[in-house]
Amino acid sequence: MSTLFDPIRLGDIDVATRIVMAPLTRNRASAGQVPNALMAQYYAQRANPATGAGLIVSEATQISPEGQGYLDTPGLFSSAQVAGWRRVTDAVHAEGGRIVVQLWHVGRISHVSLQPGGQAPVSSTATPAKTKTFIAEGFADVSAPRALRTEEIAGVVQQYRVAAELAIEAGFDGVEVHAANGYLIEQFLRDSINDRTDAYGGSIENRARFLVEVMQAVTGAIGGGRTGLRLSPVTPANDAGLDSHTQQLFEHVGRQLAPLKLAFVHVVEGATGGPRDIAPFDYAALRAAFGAPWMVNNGYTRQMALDAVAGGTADLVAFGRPFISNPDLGRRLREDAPMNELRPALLYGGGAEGYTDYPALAAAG
Ligand code: 8OZ
Repeated sequence: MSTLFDPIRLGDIDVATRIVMAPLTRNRASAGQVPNALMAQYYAQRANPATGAGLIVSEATQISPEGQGYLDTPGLFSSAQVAGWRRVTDAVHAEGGRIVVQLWHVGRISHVSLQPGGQAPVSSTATPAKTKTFIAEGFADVSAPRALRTEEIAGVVQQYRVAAELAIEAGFDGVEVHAANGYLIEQFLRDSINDRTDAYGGSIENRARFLVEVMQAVTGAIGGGRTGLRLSPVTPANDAGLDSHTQQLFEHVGRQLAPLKLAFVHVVEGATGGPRDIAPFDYAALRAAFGAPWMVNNGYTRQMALDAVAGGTADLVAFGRPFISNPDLGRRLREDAPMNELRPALLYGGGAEGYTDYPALAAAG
């Protein structure tokens, strides 16, 4: 029987514990959406598996200029961004850690002020989301999107492939494709959003097509053993209404992607950052459809995480907010030590304050 503190092999990635740092948007990239030295320090603080995470999933990272939806999130499409990420991966590896980059396209969750040429964001649909984003002037309603033409979709799939190749060039151990939280891939998956009449809309098979093509492209470029996937089947995040056949949709995705032998599947259970019981969903059935290492997330306490791994309902547990305020969360979980308080006003944007200044426990225990 395994515990939260035991190693596991995820495809081609060996990790030292089952404790994962979840992807966390912090809006601290430099001009050109370039990762910087402060970001390298932040990740390095959490990278040593003896005190921090067995695996870090980076903050969501746009695969293209069109993929950006918030101010100062990092990208992975320019040579300056690759060089910036190389500093991050070198710092993590120097601590003995492992890190994958979360590949992100926001779709309609964006604002014209963040889009190349001030153009409309692209999506599966031309219907705007009822939500806000964060731009230079502060919070703003997201802009009305433009539906991608059928013949444009292959180009977006290609952006994911190129970003995955750049991830390896930047020294990442792999990637996690962000198919959660109401962003572009979920804008295709869910019939509450996708109103297309082409081969990418209508049936479950058609709505899953974009994700399947993205995963085939990414795994074709870097291998399934270096590719993870994040899903959030029932989250209402970013105005994502429930699909009419949620269970069937996501199990279809699982069966389609099982042959790719993914490194892991990472599931947000319930509402992202909110109630875990917002809608019924059989996560065990989804796990069976994928047959891949299973990473769970959303509001896990120490006891829930210990029980999930020991009881076999999960292989790994990802922690978000606790990893922001506790760089040595791994050690605190091991020792059942008290946690630092999160300062939520310092989550998005700014500098070292509320980012790299959360204290670790005193050295000797
Ligand atoms: C919080 C703020 C901005 C973006 C997600 C990438 O929900 C995000 C995100 C979270 O997946």
